Amino acid sequence: MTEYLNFIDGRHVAGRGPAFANHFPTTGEVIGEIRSADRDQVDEAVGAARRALKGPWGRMSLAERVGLIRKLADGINARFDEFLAAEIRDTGKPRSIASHIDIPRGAANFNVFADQVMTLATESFEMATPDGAGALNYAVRDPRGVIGVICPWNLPLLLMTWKVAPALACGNTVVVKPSEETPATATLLGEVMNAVGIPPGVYNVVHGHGVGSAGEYLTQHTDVDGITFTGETRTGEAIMAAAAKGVRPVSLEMGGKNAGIIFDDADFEKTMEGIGRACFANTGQVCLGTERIYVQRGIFDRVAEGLAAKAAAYRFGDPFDPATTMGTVISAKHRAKVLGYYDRAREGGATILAGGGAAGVKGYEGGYWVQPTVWTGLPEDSPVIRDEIFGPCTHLQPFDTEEEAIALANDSRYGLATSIWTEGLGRAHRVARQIDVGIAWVNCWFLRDLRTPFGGAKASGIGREGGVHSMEFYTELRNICIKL
Ligand code: NAD
Ligand code: 6OD
Repeated sequence: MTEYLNFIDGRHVAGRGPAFANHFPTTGEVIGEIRSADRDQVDEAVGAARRALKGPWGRMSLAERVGLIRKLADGINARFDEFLAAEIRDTGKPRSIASHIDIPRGAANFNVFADQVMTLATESFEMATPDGAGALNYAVRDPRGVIGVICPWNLPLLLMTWKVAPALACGNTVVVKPSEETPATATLLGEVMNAVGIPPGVYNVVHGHGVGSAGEYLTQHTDVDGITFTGETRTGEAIMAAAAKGVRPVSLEMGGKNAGIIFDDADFEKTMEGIGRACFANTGQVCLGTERIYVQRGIFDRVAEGLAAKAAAYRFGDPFDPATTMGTVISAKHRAKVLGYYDRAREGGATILAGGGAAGVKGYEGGYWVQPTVWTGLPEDSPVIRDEIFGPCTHLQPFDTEEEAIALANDSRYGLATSIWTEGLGRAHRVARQIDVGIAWVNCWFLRDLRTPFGGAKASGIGREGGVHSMEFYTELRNICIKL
């Protein structure tokens, strides 16, 4: 049994708040206990972050700071197998995913934002004045201050470092509240922080839940200067309301109900490969995942058959076994939510092309397994098509014209991502521009260049992170005007 401690002011400390169990999703077994931070400990973490900001971290040169940030990437890579095991035990995700996506990106995030901050420029303007002397304006960027980082459970290290790395690169200090489901890698990162010489207080971790717990204590704390959040849209709404007190900026990366659009001129094999991943990777627990697909009528049957075959080909099992390609969902509660939608699809008259229920896996009977599932035949106002399910499932709908496909894709309160599959260059540009989302992929999915703007439109988020856009959120831009 592992005891997950908080990390405050450079030390791992037991929480004084309620303790709760950490489960291995593959078996349902309790593998650890999380000791949540109480309100006073969250206050101590914020205080430590403030002291570090005014102290050694704030006084450090950019070159020195960036050197330490690169060492964090090296430190994660040096303990790659420990991070990998911790992430697998928290999430039940297969090694094939965690070792190729989660942990490498956890390290890469630090190097990318170290590069980014070294090339960050600001603007200057010379101006005329009535006396002829002139004036010079130039902008400077300062750290925003103490940043509250609230994280979800689906890509724990990747999504936490996606925010911690730019925050630290810009000279801020952070207090992180990882998901209650996935405490491990955030806690382990505390050891790496100490090992590479990051001063105490720069990186703090407080464990707990959201409402009436560490999440709320952190977002309500008015000595937190900015809050960056990834999670569900309704949680983001609560965080935005909390941030209004003290007028603190938020960056919100939230839910999606992303549409895929497959035109009849698409390269069939490549499309099936890409869209299959978009529906089922990480057991469908990716905010960018495709839970509704619009297929041009002439190829509908072929796509339906191809995607059903993809769903059936996944292999459940021990997540540490490299041959396993699909893990469980995160928790019994989340499985109940996903299966609730599977029931609604059946009751709503869906044709089930693949899966459709819970999965049984020999030797892992207590695990939270669900079948990768493909439906068709539901009306567009079905909750299965409107709500984010966050499971390995998708619904196929035929369309005839480009205009119809665009209208169907845009008929959602969410606006995170889309993937468009076509060999027509003009069509690719035309359609990509007309889908109301933050990220449109053409003939690919989840292909990431970390310099690009990342975020959602409509109910999927506020703000953009990535590249210079992260620098916008994690710094305060000030203008200095000098009369010459
Ligand atoms: P969640 O909103 O339930 O929880 C996220 C975090 O918020 C957790 O740490 C939780 O403890 C905390 N929290 C909950 N209520 C809070 C409150 N009132 N105040 C402060 N903190 C609170 O989300 P989840 O279930 O962990 O993650 C899945 C969701 O995240 C999905 O909706 C998914 O689309 C979204 N997501 C979005 C992105 C993106 O980049 N847009 C990325 C990953 C996940
Ligand atoms: O790749 C990223 O930077 C990112 N934020 C991915 C989000 C995935 C959502 O589940």
